[in-house]
Amino acid sequence: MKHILIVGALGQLGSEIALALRRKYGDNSVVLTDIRDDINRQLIESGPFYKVDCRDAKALADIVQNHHIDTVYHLAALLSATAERSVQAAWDINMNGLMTTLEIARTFRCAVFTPSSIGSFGPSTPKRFTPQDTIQRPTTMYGVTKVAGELLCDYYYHKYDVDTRGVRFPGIISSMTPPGGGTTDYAVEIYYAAVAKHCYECPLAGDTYLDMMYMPDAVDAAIRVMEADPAKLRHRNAFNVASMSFCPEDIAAYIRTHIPDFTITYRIDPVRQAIANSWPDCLEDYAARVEWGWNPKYDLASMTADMLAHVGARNQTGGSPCSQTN
Ligand code: AKB
Repeated sequence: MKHILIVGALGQLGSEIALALRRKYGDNSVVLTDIRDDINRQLIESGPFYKVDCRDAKALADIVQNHHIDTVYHLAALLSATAERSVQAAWDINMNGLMTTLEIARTFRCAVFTPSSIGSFGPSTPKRFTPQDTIQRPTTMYGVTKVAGELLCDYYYHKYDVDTRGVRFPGIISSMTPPGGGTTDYAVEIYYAAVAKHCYECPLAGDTYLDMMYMPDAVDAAIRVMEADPAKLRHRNAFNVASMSFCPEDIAAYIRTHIPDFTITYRIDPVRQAIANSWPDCLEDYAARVEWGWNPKYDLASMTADMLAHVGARNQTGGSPCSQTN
């Protein structure tokens, strides 16, 4: 019987991993914590929840002990664009939050999932089909914390035998909880704008390619890597996982197959554009496929159809067309 703790459970990724794990193991076996408690009441009330800062070692240790936790999903972090604006806070939350979880895992013998990111790469990394093991010299604070996090997780595995595992996520697209402060957030916003207004003003240039993934595949990756046979894992942390790579012009073209009058315009955000330019176009993910059976289901066409259906169902009232709002 698994007893799981999710740290940072109300964010974009956490809220959907929490749902999937509660469905799989039962509501009471999956304990959630977050620094906020003013969103997603339904999730909060469906099982144990504690409002806790991810750096609060005493509070988290008490939860781990009282709920006999054996696995921790550590998802609390500031994303790339926010981290560039709040450099010290990003270091503090991303590094000291992870260190707190790793120390608790060492003390109470828990397994740990930690997401790394395509942000762990930098301009000197091979840009296309980025290998699993390659140059990692990121030029963002987010990337610095992600590379350090990958190394820290490997260190706790080798030094203390803590069962640390993780993947390098690309931009994640979902319709349930919005992302916040990421460079790839445009790929979620564009669907909401398409449904509401039939137009979108994009902060990245039209030919900026980045890896992206639909949420059901991201949830599958996070659960599958934790359930993989350890004997088959040659890597442990920071598996490259890829499912699709596209640029804003591509996603706009796919949206137009459903909303023919959809238009995209560009007002470049220099911070986000510089971050995106420093990241790879697309990753190679052979290690994840052979070591634990990574096999994503969604591509840009199927994700677009599903996103527009879900966002459309939530937005029955519709919005004003672009020509009236611009
Ligand atoms: C971000 O844009 O910061 C994240 C990421 C790719 O890690 N979505």
